[in-house]
Amino acid sequence: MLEQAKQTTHNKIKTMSKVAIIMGSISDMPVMQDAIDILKQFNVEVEVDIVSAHRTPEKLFDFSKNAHNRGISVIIAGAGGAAHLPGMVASMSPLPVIGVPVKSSNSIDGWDSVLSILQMPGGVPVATVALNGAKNAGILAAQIIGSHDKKVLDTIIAYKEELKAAVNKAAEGLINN
Ligand code: RP5
Repeated sequence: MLEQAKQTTHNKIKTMSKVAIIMGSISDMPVMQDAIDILKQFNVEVEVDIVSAHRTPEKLFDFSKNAHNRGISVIIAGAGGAAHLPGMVASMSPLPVIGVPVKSSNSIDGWDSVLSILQMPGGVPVATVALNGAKNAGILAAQIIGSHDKKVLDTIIAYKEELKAAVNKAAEGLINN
């Protein structure tokens, strides 16, 4: 009975693993689409929304304080310029937050976005990926879920094999030419 209950709970947790992808503006979407695409490729459920730290602060509070009660396991937050979104979400959410610095229209050269997301104070981590690095944010989110979800883990293992095969094929082409 207990085993069955445990299994049911386990399955529930498994199916509940969802990644929230949020961004400060619709103008971030072309960059953030890479995270959506790779997570869909890994069969990880995603929800996507626009949450602006500066233009919709109440929504930011509501999202950050409740995401973990809605079956979300990891948050990916992308923003550019004075990119406060990932850090503010991390300040209120107990979930892991992955920050994507976006080179946006209000960004000087991208460094502003990178540094605002990267240089968090002690106690409030944001796992920051490269400028416009939404694809890696998606992969990292899937890896976090894969640490407790065998199906997702197997997909990542297969993905890494594909990466290796592509490099080997390219190298072979060099040798044979
Ligand atoms: C940030 O300001 C957004 O994340 C976006 O990267 C940037 C510019 O926003 P828009 O003026 O294009 O809406 O908050």
